[in-house]
Amino acid sequence: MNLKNFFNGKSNQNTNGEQLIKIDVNRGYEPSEVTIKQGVPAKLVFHRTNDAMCLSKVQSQDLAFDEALPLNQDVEIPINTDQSGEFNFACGMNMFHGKVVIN
Ligand SMILES: [Cu+2]
Repeated sequence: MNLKNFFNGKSNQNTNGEQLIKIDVNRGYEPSEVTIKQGVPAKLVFHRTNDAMCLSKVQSQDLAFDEALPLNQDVEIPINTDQSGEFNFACGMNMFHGKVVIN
């Protein structure tokens, strides 16, 4: 994947037609709200640059994921886009929050 093709929070399609949405993890999530298109395969791509342990995990009950975020690495999390609506995610301690809108 070519990171130069990313614009934060905007969906970009890769060659497989997937939406890739990059979210920087530093002082929380940037952007903290992203929109993806329903019915098109999508992945959130988290990239953590802050060593605070608090942010080393991202989780979502709404979207059924719970992932470690190693420092300075892209972590891809596939999203089920059969559904639509607003879905929340948060850090491991539920202090920082973000939202995925599928429509
Ligand atoms: Cu936290």
